[in-house]
Amino acid sequence: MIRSEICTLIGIEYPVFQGGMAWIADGKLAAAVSNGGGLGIIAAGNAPGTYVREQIRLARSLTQKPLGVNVMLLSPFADEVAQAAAEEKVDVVTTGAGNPSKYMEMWKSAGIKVIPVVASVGMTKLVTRMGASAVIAEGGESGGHVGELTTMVLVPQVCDATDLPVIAAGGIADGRGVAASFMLGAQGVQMGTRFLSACECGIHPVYKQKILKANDLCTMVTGKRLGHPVRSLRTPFARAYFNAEYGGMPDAELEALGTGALRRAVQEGDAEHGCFLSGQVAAMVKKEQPAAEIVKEVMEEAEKVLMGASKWVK
Ligand code: TUI
Repeated sequence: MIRSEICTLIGIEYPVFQGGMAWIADGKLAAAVSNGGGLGIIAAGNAPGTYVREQIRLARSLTQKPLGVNVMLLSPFADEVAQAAAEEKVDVVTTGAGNPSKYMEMWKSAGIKVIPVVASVGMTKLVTRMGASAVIAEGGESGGHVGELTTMVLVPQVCDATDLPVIAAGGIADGRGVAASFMLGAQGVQMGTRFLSACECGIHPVYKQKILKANDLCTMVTGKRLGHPVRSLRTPFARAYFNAEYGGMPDAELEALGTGALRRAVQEGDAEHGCFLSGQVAAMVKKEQPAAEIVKEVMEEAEKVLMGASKWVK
């Protein structure tokens, strides 16, 4: 059994976080992951505080285990979501897509462990000084909002830049990825795309099928021009957005083109106008299975890989 400092810190059985995927990671999915011994994380995305509060309460009715909330810092509702997480006293807050400094004191004084997603050494040092409990080093293989660096390059540099436990994210979907993350110095992993296939994940069946049928080259990054690069499945929508982006469409029109696209994918399975966020690992996600089984299977695979690694040492 693989246990690390992060398990003790949070009180979880397996060092596996489920990524806080906007519109997707609700109370039901998060509770299923937490019940499976990992850390389930409710995503706020661009939703208001009331939604987040509702989902926390739903999750609490389904599990007694530790629970996290992800605050997407670009959200217009970030302030009220931050407040809701503090008032509901979730165990962990993760943050994404920005600098969480202004909320750190509030969360810490509520007894919450703050674990920001970092995409650079600079941000790692800053959140370490601000009192984070750990960091998630997320490479650009991930789905959704992506940073510049890859996981292979980011994780060891983040490990060198902080004494806090590091969770690796981006490009991890099986035991090999977990084992590799440990070799890079991480103490745990966060997976997003792999959990899209969880039975408890309520995305539209069209979305789930697209993930299960994906190949290695199935994702692309759009949105660089407006400063928020996002990785999604290479669909007609993603191609049209990309062409508009580099074809000189004015900023406001481009912004309007993207509005609502994630909801159309998650809730309606709209293959023409939806934005299906996905990491590069989609092709490695092969079947639908319960979230708890994903957590256990991935960690058992990792254990085998790590035990076998010594065969290379002569
Ligand atoms: O946040 C994510 N993934 C996301 S957020 C999202 S919803 C969205 N809505 C509108 C525009 C864009 C996205 C879908 N997927 N991942 C965590 C993450 N955080 N990846 C990279 C970062 C990050 C980037 C820059 C963290 C900190 C950072 O700091 C920049 C700075 O210096 O402020």
